[in-house]
Amino acid sequence: MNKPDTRLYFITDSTPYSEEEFLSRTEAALRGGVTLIQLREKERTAREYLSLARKVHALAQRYSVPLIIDDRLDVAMAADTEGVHLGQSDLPISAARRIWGADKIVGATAKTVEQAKEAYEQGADYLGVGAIYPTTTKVKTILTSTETLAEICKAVPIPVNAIGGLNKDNIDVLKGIPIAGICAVSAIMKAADPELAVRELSEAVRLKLGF
Ligand code: TZP
Ligand code: MG
Repeated sequence: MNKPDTRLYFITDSTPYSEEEFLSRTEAALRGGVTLIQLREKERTAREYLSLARKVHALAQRYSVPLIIDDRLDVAMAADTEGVHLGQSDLPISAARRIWGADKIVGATAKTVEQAKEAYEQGADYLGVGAIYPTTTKVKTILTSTETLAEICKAVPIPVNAIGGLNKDNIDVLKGIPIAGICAVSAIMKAADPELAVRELSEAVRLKLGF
């Protein structure tokens, strides 16, 4: 089993930016100290996704931060990133594990205890659970209660991350729930200064959640 450091997991959204601006914001987030990064692209062709993955991977490697590719195992394998994140309509975790081997990070989305247990049993290394709050990021998701989040943490022995609408001012709601980290898109990506946003978010997570 791989144990990624998911304390401050930055998920990208390149949608409104030029490639130059996107890469510069992504590097700022890496400079700020995110512990894990996911490239999340919904509209690109496989070829475009791979091209961007290689560029983001080169950046992430400079900061020794593992890169996870959202949805697409083929793109992750072609770019030889450290991991892939699979949702409920992507390839099953067991298939990814079989194809890609034991050493890569395979993450899963889970919205219920049943989904969480299934992903764990199939070999997931971590879970993303949410949305905790409504989100402005383009995503097909429903809200997950903090009660369900806590039950999922109890049900599986792998790191569980909270996701959805989280920022430095609203994470108190997660206090006392044994999550391993938080995932954030907008709070970092859309910040006026992504590096500062990451530093402030890290500090808030440390002070309010203790990690
Ligand atoms: N899955 C559940 S909520 C979400 C994903 C990918 C988006 C989170 O984005 P933000 O901007 O941090 O709310
Ligand atoms: Mg996905």
